[in-house]
This record gives sequence, structure tokens and C-alpha cells, in this order.
Amino acid sequence: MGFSLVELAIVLVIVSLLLGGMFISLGTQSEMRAAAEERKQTDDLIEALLGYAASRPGKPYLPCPDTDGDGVGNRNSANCTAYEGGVPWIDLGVGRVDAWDNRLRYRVTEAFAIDTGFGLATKGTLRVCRAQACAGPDILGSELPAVIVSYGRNGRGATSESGNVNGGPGASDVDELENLDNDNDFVAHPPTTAGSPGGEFDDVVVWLSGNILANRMIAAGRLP
Ligand SMILES: [Ca+2]
Ligand SMILES: [Ca+2]
Repeated sequence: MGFSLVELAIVLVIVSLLLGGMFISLGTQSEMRAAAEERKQTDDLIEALLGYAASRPGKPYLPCPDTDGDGVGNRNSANCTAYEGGVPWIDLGVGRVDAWDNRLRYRVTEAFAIDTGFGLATKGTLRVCRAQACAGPDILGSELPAVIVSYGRNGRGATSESGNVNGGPGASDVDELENLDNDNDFVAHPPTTAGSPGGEFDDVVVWLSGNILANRMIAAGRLP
């Protein structure tokens, strides 16, 4: 009794398929864990922004972006040096790097970051959309005070932990490019592969709603 060569070949094929399946699913599992970790981290960052605003002396305001990579927001007297830059992780106490060891991006509306404080009538200028064109039905949030971006597993365009800037997205990856162009609009949607309408995309984008910010400041007795 023994295996014929044909039987042996069949067994080998089955074993290799099973092993291959196992490795793929382990890889996918660890990727899913990293993505879940990242969503949790960015949610914590929004909470930290709310806490930061509530704990300012005088009227509440949001931190400035970190423009020199030391984790502290850069302020030039009352105003920020720039309104987009790194997450000021020292000021916030969270968010030094994302789940893929790249630094997180932070954009804030000028009127919310000025250290004389914002009020209940202050409006944000930032928008998050499902697509780069940001047409009416694609708008997920507008008049936003702040947006935070993790550049995802591919990390394209992100600044690494050691301060190097990674290669950027391709010319057709318009949704990821929108999250790197230093303007008021950002794109958020589930990951897509190359060749999709907005190109390859894996960024994790979260935003602070003006209404949630106002509500928390009222609840904390800091506004009106
Ligand atoms: Ca990305
Ligand atoms: Ca943009």
C-alpha cells in the first residue's frame, strides 16, 4: 500500500492550498487589527482635542499643528505658524505615530485655533467628502473645525517616525492626493485598490464636528 505519484501530487497541491490560505488569512487578520487600532487611535485624538479645548485658560481654543516635528504645536503669538502639519502629540498626550509608524496629519480652522478663543457662532472651513470632487451628495461633513489623517498602510506622502517624507500617491490616485494638498477639503471612504474611480486609497480620516465641539464646551461650562 502506498501513494501513487498522482495521489502524492494531489496531496501536495491540497497541503499547499491549505498553507497558502492560512498565511493569507493571518496577513489579512493582522491588517484588520492595525486598521481597527488606527480607528481607535484617531477617535482618541478627537477626544483629546475636545479635552484640550475645554482645559485652556480664558476661552477655549484648539492646538496648532506641529510644523517642526517635535510634537508641540507651533504658535506665533496668537496665531498658528501654519494651519496644517503634524499632530501635536505632546500637547495632546496621544498620537505620536499611527499603526504603521508614520506621523499623523492635523489641519485646523484658523478661527478655532487663535488663542483668544472661539465662540458658539464660530464656523469651521474644512470639509470631508466621499470623493475628491466634493460635490453635494458626497459631502460627509462641512464647516469642520479640525481634521486628522493617517495615511494608512501604504503610508504614501506621510512623514515617517524618523522624519523622512515617503513617496507620494500616483497621479491617478486623486483621493489620496486630496489629503496631501494643504487645502480645506479631505476625502474619506473605505479602502479601494488601484484602478478604482478615485484610485488606490487607504487613508484613515476623522474629523471634529463643530456641533460636538460646541456641545462639549457648553457641557463643560466653558461656553457661552
Ligand atoms: Ca495612504
Ligand atoms: Ca485637500
